[in-house]
Amino acid sequence: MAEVERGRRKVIHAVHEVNPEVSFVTDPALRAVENKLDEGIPLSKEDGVALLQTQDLHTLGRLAKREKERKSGNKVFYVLNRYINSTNVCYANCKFCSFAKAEKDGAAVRMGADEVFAKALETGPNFNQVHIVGGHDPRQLSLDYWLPLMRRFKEALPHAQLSLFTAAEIDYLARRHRLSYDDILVQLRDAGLDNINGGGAEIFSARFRKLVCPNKVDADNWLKVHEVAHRVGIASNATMLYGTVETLEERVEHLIALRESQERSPGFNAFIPLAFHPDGNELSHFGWTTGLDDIRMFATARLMLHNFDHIKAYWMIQGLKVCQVALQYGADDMDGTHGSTDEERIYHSAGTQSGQYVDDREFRRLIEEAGYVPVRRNSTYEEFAYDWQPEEALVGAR
Ligand code: V47
Repeated sequence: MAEVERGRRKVIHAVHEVNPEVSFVTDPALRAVENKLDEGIPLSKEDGVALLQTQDLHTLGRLAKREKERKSGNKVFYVLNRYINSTNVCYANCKFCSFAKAEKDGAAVRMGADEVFAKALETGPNFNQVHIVGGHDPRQLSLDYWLPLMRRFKEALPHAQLSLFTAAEIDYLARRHRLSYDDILVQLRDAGLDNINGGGAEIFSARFRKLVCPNKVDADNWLKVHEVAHRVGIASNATMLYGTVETLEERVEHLIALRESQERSPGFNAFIPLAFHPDGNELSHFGWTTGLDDIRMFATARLMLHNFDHIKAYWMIQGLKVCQVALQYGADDMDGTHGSTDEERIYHSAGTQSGQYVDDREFRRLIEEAGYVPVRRNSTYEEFAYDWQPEEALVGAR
């Protein structure tokens, strides 16, 4: 006890003998989590559920920030990117989707290969990644369409990595061509595929997939596509769609399945939590996720996924403000700029209020204000000076 004179009264203060940081932990489950993290013990399913439910956000943030800094120090990454949805024709009929259209629908948008190539270059060649996602489109998802287009990109823009498809699209391609995942992925790699996007994962539970996305690649095959890709030298990301029919246990099981997959066949760079967007789809009665749910999701992902280097807070999905806060809760990546003429459709058809375009100066401002150093990267996290430019000769094939 310490006695302090204040005016004429003596005030008695309790003096804590314990570490003052630890003494502010109000949720005992987080103290157990902290001990495990200190000893390098992977967190259990019960730990994950406790993290997703905790009211002790300060401790959650402190732990997630500490793990983020162990992984990436004072850096937060972003990429100069071109984003293209090459087709919205899709017959998977997932209940969360507001983007998919039938071929004959007036709102169907299906770009030819020349159009995709021209679109990428519309605002100049200064980008380090082309991110393209489409749908299960029987006309566009074929090797005859993609292999020549990919080679053309690589020839004209060797400085830009190709982050194309999701595992769901690759599974569809493989089945269409009656090829094994190995065979199709080797062909895609040889044509220049650097990275597979993380979509199509949704929630791995069979219960969820039966209810929400029964026509899409199942969990085992989603994981198999990524594991084979990693073995043949293609990197990838992983996602999770949260905020609909899934339970908290199913969210954590999803994270553990990713962690185990990364052990079997390393190659995932980033995990991206995808907050459900409710406008114009069959699950709209679930409404929007809340700010606290989003923040707990980032921190839980950072703490559960000890073998993932990066947790991405994608501005277009979460909004710039939540993303900036997420940097204090374990995220170390804001994804990328879109070119000023890019038109993202998956989230814009489902109600996102984020615009289509964010300037890299805005990323840098938000990252610096959060106390970190902004670092420009490509899909595989090679680093570039912020003002790096491709040599003109490289884009001669335009
Ligand atoms: O698989 C579709 C999701 C994914 C909705 O790798 C929705 O860096 C929320 O692949 N509400 C495709 N989510 C997007 C994707 C992606 C996104 C961000 C980063 C990366 C990366 C990849 O979009 C789909 C699905 O899970 N999605 N509709 C919706 N209404």
